[in-house]
Amino acid sequence: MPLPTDRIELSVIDSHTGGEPTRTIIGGAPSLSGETIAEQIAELSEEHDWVRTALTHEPRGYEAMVGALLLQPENSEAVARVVFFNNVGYLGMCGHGTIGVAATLAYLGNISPGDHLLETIAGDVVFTLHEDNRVSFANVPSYRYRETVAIQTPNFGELTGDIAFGGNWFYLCNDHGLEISMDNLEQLRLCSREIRQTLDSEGIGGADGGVIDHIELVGPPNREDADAVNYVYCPGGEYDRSPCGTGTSAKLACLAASGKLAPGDTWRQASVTGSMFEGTYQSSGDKIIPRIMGEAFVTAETKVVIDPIDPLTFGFRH
Ligand code: PYC
Repeated sequence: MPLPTDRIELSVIDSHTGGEPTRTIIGGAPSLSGETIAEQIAELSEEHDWVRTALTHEPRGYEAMVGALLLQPENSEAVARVVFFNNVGYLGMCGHGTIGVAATLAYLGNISPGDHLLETIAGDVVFTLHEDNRVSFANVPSYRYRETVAIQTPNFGELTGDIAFGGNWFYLCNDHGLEISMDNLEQLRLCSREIRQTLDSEGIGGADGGVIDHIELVGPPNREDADAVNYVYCPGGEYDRSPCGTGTSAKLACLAASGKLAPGDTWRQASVTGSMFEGTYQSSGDKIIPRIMGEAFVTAETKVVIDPIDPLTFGFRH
């Protein structure tokens, strides 16, 4: 990957959505010649991947960091086009990131309460900025692909889970037997990692060969106003501090498929950190359109300095 030899400054706004960070680049990024979002992501990863690594890897970032690059939308009705990325690559859809980008655009004074269109690689997403600063968005069509898929893990025995799409591919497991709490993060990580490795080694994937790169362990609620708590293991090896927008969508798809939640009814999904998203859905043929609601807060407005004389300026992973 070519690296810049001149000093560069990126303007960045940090936010968190239920504890999960979103680092939104609002200026200074390399200009891209591609027209479609797919072409732009290819160009970013082949020629400017340092943008991703500098912002998500140490010393500026950490494994849970998700970046969002704002680009000029193709549709003049859209408020922005956005490319999401993390410590290992570029993301399909990102729910907490959508809420974070909405809060960032509101902080910048670029949007007022109401509906707004965002272009993403997964398709157009309409989000609503509410008067109380909360944000909801209608996610991409989501569905349960397979039910009760049994796997044999080396240390956690036989586990079963549903495979569902909510903008990313998820394996949702209820029978892991682990307490989903901040005191049990190491066991949750080990179990999720074994599930991920077992799915990969047994060639178990989503529809059309989609890689199941998110593992969602679900358990009884950790707060009175929630319906369930989850621990979502992300592709870069970290867990989502929020209840995960695409993960909550996958959960809604499973609930809908098993007749446990009716269209329009609310599901309150808590995260292992105790933050919460509310989800509802509408049926759309054999899929659902989830609507996820959460809130994000801006935490920093920063000028990121990329100085090629710094040997770690493009970030490092451990
Ligand atoms: O909220 O969809 C989400 C998400 C995916 C990865 C991290 N957060």
